[in-house]
Order: sequence, then C-alpha cells, then structure tokens
Amino acid sequence: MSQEAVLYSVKDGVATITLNRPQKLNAFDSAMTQGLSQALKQAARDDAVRALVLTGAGRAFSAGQDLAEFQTKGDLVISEHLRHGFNRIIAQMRGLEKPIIGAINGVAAGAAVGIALATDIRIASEEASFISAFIRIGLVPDTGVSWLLTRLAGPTKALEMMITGEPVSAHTALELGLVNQVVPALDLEATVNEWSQRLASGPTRAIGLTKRIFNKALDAPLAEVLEYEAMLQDVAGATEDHAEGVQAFLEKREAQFKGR
Ligand code: LHQ
Repeated sequence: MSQEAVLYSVKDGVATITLNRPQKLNAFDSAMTQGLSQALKQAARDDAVRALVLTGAGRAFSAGQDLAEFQTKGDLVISEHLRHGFNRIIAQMRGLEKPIIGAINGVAAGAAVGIALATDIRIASEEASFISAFIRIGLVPDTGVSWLLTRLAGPTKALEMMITGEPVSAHTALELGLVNQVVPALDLEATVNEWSQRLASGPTRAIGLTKRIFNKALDAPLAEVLEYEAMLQDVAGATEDHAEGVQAFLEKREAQFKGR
C-alpha cells in the first residue's frame, strides 16, 4: 500500500495537516499538492475545526516542488502547473478564515517557502531553515515567495535571499520577521500545541475576519481599509462571541468563545 502523501487529523478543535513524504523531504508531487488542497478544503468546511497546524514529517518541512516528478511531465507548461497547484493552495491558505499555525520543523525550500510564509503564525524549530531555492535551478520565485518575502523581511533581505538562494537559519528568520518564535526541536510540538489550543478557543469568526482585514491592509490605501474595517466590524459585532466577550468583561470572568 502506498503511503498517504498528506495526513489529516482533528483533535480538540485543531486540524493537523502533515506533509508526509519524509524520504523525499516532503517534496510536492501531484498527490501531495492535491492532498494539501483537499485537506485545507476539509478544514475550512468543518465547523468543529477552529485552528489548523501545518507541518512536515521527518527532518524537513518541505523541499518544494518534486523536481524528479516534474521532469517526467515533459511538455507541461510551468505556469499552468502553478495555477492549478501552488497558486491555488496559497489563495486557499490566505482566504481560509481560521488561523493556520506553521510548525516549521526543518528546511523549507522553493515553493515550500511560500507555503510556510502563507501560514498565519510560524513557529520554527532551531533546525529549520528557509531557502529560496529557485535561483539555484535557474528559475524565478513563485508560490507567492516574492510577495511574501518582500513584505515580511523587507526588500533588502528578500532580494538577497531570492538572487543568492542561500539558506537562512531559524534565528536569522526570527530577526527578519519571517517567523514568530524559534524553539529547540524537542519543544516544537508542545509550543505549537499551546498556540493551537489558544487560537482554537478564540473568537473564530473575529480571527477569520481579522485575516481578511490583514490581507487587505497589506495592499490597499488607508481610506479603503478604514471602510473595510467598518464593514467587517458590523459582521463581527453581530456574533455570539462578541456578546460573550463583552459580557465576560463586565462580569470580570474569562470569556467562553464558541466560534459563532
Ligand atoms: C528531492 C527534492 C526535490 C525531489 C530533496 N525534489 N527530490 C514550481 C513549478 C515547476 C517547476 C519547478 O519548481 C517549482 C517551484 C519550486 O519549488 S522550485 C524549487 C524546488 N526545490 C529545490 O530546488 C530544492 C531541492 N532540494 C535541495 O536543495 C536539498 O534537498 C535541500 C537543501 C532541501 C536539503 O538538502 P539535504 O539535507 O542535503 O538533503 P538531500 O538533498 O540529500 O535530499 C534527501 C532526499 O530528498 C534525496 O533523495 P535520495 O533518494 O537521493 O535520498 C533528494 O533527492 C530528495 N529531494 N528535495 N525538490
């Protein structure tokens, strides 16, 4: 029986998605690309899921596109491959109105840098690294890497990473603002659990709407963002969690959010 390229499990409101081709450093073949897209869809649809964790099996997060498989696709146009695969996944992740925690357990290279940086909270193991590997094989950044790196690390380091393809260590990634926290490898799981439990017991609708505002704020002029905030505040203001949050504050107790 062939192993599943993507593992999916749900526990205590958290869906864990594991890229699972460890012998190939979780390089994305077609099955893994489809599997990740499917898992994201499933998590988006399931009301019991209020936070996601994305990680890799074994010693890598992911080495990006499976170059061996891609080479066998002879006449495949790269842009079409991207549109139907990685581009769709990045759009799904950014559009998913639930928090995604990236548990960056090891190296993230090429397209996987885009996938790692498209998560909302990134916790890196000290063994993680980021390699904008495209240039090493004579390609340009794809999978949103140019957009994400430039916004998160700033133009100076982003361009350096993209034109040299040099690995960036977890600690440098923290300094550059690519990750939220770096922990020893042995502490990664526990730290990610704390984050995911905290986010899964939050006001899920407000977190999802905040992601929408965040996406907008990265690009739009202030006047447009002010209007968007006001519009989405009407939506958040109508949730049960908002009513509960205010009530809990007034009663000087911890809020019990339900994600509604
Ligand atoms: C791999 C891969 C891999 C296959 C390790 N593929 N087998 C989009 C659209 C279309 C075309 C192209 O690209 C894209 C987007 C992209 O993602 S382009 C960038 C693709 N990724 C890379 O160029 C990274 C390639 N990998 C590496 O540079 C190294 O493997 C890194 C630096 C990630 C890790 O190095 P090591 O720790 O020394 O491990 P390793 O190289 O020995 O890899 C272990 C195994 O994994 C090995 O297989 P083997 O059967 O020999 O044990 C590698 O061949 C395999 N592997 N990455 N992307």
